[in-house]
Amino acid sequence: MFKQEKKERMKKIMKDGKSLLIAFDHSVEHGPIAYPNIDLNPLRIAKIAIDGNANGIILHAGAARLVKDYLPKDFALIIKLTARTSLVNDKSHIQSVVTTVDEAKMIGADGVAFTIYVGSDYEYKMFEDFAQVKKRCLQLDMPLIGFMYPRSPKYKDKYNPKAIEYAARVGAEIGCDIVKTYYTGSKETFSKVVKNCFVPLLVAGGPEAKTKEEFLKNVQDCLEAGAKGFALGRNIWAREGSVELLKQVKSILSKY
Ligand code: FBP
Repeated sequence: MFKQEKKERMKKIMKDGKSLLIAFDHSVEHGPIAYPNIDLNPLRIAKIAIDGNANGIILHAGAARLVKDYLPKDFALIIKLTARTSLVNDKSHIQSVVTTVDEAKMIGADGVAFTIYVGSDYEYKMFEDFAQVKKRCLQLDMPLIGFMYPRSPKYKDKYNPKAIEYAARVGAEIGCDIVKTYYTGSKETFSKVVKNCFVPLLVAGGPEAKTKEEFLKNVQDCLEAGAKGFALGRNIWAREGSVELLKQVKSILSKY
């Protein structure tokens, strides 16, 4: 059972057991060069999240410090603890801890997020770091969200359903409170991912879908498969009409 403070934080992230978060760690992972025509001001993204009825936002510490005073009281701030840039060798699938749980708490985080590239050559290092972070999260009653992403030589495609199913299960097994992973691309395969992940599962938005309709269809399919919500990035803030689209996702989510 969670202690009271952690329960309150979990409730803020997972309202009625569901969650709609905006993910905005891309300026580190992909870099501004990946979004030349997009305004990457964290305040703009936070405003989209608030106006579009998301219940929280995921940011790195610097961006979190910038926006925290503008966030409504019941809006969850999740701070990403790990980072990797796209400037490294493509095969270096590792994220390093760049922010501590203590710092995240000082900033006012309601939760923290940690990426593990399951199957990578550096998996052991991310697992070791995860153990330290998890221990501190337990001491500080801080919800821990695992971004569980496959990067395995055995499954070359990071969206391989079997690899995603495995990665999500690992997140639940090693003690994440919430797991976030990629969509497999079909309701059938994603149902297996959900079934095998015994903690709430959130879905990443992934690269921009061709059309809004295709994106909303994926949203619906993920929910039918049993996902508890989303942590959406590019498919919201890199599109025209972000706020309206986010509201549409929220309205679909409220039906499940
Ligand atoms: P998207 O909705 O844009 O996919 O964002 C979710 C996310 O997990 C981000 O938090 C992260 O930067 C990105 O996906 C990582 O995607 P990838 O592993 O494909 O680089």
